[in-house]
Amino acid sequence: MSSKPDFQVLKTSFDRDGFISLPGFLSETEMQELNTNIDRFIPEKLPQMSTGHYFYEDKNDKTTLKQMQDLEKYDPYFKSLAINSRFESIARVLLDEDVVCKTVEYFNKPPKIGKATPPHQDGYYFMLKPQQAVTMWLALEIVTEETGCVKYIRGSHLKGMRPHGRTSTLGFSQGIVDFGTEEDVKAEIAFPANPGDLLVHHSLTIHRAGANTTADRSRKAIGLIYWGESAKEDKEAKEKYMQQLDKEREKE
Ligand SMILES: O=C(O)CCC(=O)C(=O)O
Repeated sequence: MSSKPDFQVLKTSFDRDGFISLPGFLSETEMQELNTNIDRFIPEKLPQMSTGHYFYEDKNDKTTLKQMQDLEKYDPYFKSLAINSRFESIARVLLDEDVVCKTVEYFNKPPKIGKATPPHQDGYYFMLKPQQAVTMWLALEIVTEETGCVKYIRGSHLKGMRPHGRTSTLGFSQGIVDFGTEEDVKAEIAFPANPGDLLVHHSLTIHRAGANTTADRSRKAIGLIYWGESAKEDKEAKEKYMQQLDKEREKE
């Protein structure tokens, strides 16, 4: 960013809208370094990753890598990106407490077959009390409506958890079942992005992303998830949910 963000302004917007947008959060040079490290990570580290930490859109086609998670556990570059970093500082300001990085993820929507991300609230997956968590989403390349940009429902974090149900989308198995009300439509804002632009949302903010309808453009992004120190996982509920997910994956 050209100038230092005003933390108080960011916090006020975040509390009101449930998200913030920081265009140009990483510079061109930082983006070159990040993209070089993604390109290095995939051949070097993906072969060592646990099953369930990466997915292909089409498992028979290795060019369709869709998602990876826990990059910071496999590679020091991604650890340093997440921990004691500018991302972590923003999370601390927005949650107003110390934070713990839970994961660094990679999201792609390969051309033609990159599916839509169903409308969801991350907190449904996190199962936290209190819901003190943020997800950051950083564009690695130009992202448009056509390649599947992120869309937020403004103010939805103030209205509690909506009912979720099973979807057929790998990596996003749960979606809001009653999404698309007049209120949802009115409050939705799309965020096309340039490389280095950062979006941050609260764990209760409803969001989704379109499919990649282009024939020849990918849609790559990095996600970073931080939980506030006060957020405690409901372990029993989480365990049950993970077992359910495993069963569902076995059927796929
Ligand atoms: O990249 C996407 O399509 C959406 C990412 C997302 O929903 C999330 O990080 O919670």
